[in-house]
Amino acid sequence: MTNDPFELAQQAADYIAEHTGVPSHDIALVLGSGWGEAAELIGETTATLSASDIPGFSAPAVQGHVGTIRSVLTTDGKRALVLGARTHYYEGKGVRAVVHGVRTAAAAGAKVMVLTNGCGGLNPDWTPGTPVLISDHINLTASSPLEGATFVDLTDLYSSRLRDVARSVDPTLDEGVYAQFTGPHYETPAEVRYAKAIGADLVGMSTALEAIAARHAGMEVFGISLVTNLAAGISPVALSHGEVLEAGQAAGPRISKLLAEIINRI
Ligand code: 8IG
Repeated sequence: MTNDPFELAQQAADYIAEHTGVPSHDIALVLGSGWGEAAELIGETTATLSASDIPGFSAPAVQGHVGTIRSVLTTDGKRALVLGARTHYYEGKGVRAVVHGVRTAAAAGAKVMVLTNGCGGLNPDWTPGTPVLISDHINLTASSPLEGATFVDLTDLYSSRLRDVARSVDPTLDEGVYAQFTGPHYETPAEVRYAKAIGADLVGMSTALEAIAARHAGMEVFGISLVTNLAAGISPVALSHGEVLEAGQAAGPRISKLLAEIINRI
């Protein structure tokens, strides 16, 4: 197997093209916690592949995450590559594995990368189940998907054009700065106060590293979070993965419809 992450992504893209019968995809999505149902509403699934069969991918580690990669024909005729399997930084497989899906999407032709996630919210107005646009991020992982002297500009990383598209679907959508912690533990209340002090509105364990890789690959990035829980210390109650799954399930139909409408306007 190649040791070059971009060559591996190209091999994965070649596998996808061959096994979906779609030579090039227009757009790609990573569906995080709570967003899994969106694929059905985006359009017609024309092929479903098992991530573990595709070069460089492995089975997901988290309950509620789906290990399939789908090719979807959107209602407006775009080809969407839907990645249900996200590799998280906390899995310890390295940052190359974390961004392999994004690099594969770029190699498969995608010009727009849609990154969704479930996360903790710092704004008490954002009750569990609230979708929030990502306007920017703070990468607290002390890591980068880029290796060597790869200096990439991250101004307007989360495309203001695509945030406008989203607000044309739902003008009430708020936006916020996403801070990526390594996890897998949730933050302490002190860490959440720190996140707030440095300008974060959302706390999560994905997305920032993926967004950097997507920008490096030349894609336009759209990020949207589902606040599944108030961040530790903002909420009077302790956090549980059960609560996260529950909020995701309850919000699922509404946010899936929202995302499908956004995709059709991109
Ligand atoms: I879902 O409160 C989900 N993911 N770091 N903090 C962090 N990640 C999360 C949280 C949270 N909720």
